[in-house]
Amino acid sequence: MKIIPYLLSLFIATAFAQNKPKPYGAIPTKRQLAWHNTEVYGLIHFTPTTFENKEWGYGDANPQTFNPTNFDAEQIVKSAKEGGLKGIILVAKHHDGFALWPTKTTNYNISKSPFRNGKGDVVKEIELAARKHGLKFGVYCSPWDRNNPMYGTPAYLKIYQAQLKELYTNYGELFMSWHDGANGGDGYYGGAREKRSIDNTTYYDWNITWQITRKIQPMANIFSDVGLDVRWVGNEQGFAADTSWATFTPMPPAGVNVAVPGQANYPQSPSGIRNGKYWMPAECDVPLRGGWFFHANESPKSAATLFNLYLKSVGRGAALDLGLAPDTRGQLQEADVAELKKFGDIIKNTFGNNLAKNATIAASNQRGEKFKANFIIDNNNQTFWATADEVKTAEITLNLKKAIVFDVISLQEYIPLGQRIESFSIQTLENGQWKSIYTGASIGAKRLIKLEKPISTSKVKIKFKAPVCITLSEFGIYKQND
Ligand code: FUL
Repeated sequence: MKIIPYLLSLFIATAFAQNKPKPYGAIPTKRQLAWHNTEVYGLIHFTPTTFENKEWGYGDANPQTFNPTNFDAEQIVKSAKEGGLKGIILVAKHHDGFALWPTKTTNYNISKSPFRNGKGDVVKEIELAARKHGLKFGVYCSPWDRNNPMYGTPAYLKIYQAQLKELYTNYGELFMSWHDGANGGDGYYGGAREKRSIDNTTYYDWNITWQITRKIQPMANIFSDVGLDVRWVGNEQGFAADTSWATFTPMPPAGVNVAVPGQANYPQSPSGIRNGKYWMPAECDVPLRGGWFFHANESPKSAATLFNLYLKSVGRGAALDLGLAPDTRGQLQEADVAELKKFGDIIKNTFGNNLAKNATIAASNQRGEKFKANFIIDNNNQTFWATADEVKTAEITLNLKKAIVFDVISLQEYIPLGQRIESFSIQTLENGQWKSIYTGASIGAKRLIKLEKPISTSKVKIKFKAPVCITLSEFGIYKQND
């Protein structure tokens, strides 16, 4: 046996393993890491409710109501792509209960509509368009169903789970399974037209229901108001708190070992919880227009507003989930398309060029060659700067070599090893003096800082503090470019 080479490789492997910092606290799963990379995605609401000009369908709309004059999945998906969106979630069934795919679970579905002569499948069309244009695909299937006569009885749960199974089985790999928390109340319920109250902490048996998700779609991030993979940020206005931790500890009801929708510590949702038990980053959802469904009297948010929301969601370690509302043609309106495009252009033009990319970097501490400070400007979030185990405060100084004008700063931690940094401060050199321009707490997947006005400097210094050694994967300075 070639014992020497074997021992040598063992030694090298051990040395490398020791060299990498130990993870700190809760860490993201593979599926959550993929979700973090998605950053901005869209949520499409388009059901009979669109044609009724409502936000919540009662569940009594005739299936004939769903009759778009010119549905065009590619128009919707391409517009989203122009806006820089990297994924699409389709509301496959909203609270009105109308299924946009030819489900076997209820007659209240697209096959009973005039769309494609009863042979249509909007879920499939959006899925194929998304895949064709390189966007990820996910589904939202509302647990509340105002049409189903069985709603409120145990039989409905079986129907709901069967709907999820169909969606999980026939539409390829899903990046999200989105579950809203609104449920129970008045509805059509097969003609009963009454109020049905359920206990939303127990009725849906989420522990079991989400096992179905895990089994069939292991890469689907489960969103609900309390998690599991992604938490609701606590508002539908599209922003997280200035300090927003990716970790969270939802409060489960007594006797249940995971928190369920309807039982949430909402006051802490925008900011997360430092050293929370789970990695559970926030999703910031907000409609592009006023409501989630299309209403002719509303208009889209401007690209400038969207960029501001981007800074306050993606730029706070969360994701931006932008509601897209096709009109009764089955397309996004021209004004929506235009603002999306402008928004996408601002992101591309601003972040396309890291003005720090040619800087020389000095670090007060460096964990050897494999974790050198230069990795923070290599445009690769898989490499990172790290300090030695015992070094919990450190600073890096970037020499930009000439005066550079910028107004956006970007920081990214190497999150596979957890959210480590608890505070940071940024200084720039002005007239030979270091001047503090920003202090903050959380970084996580990404922290974007928009300065009130542009700064011109040739040197930037950042100080970090953590309870363990520090990691940073990327750093950038940019000039916002509309
Ligand atoms: C909420 C729903 O009640 C709204 O209608 C919309 O679908 C929004 C995205 O989620 O919970």
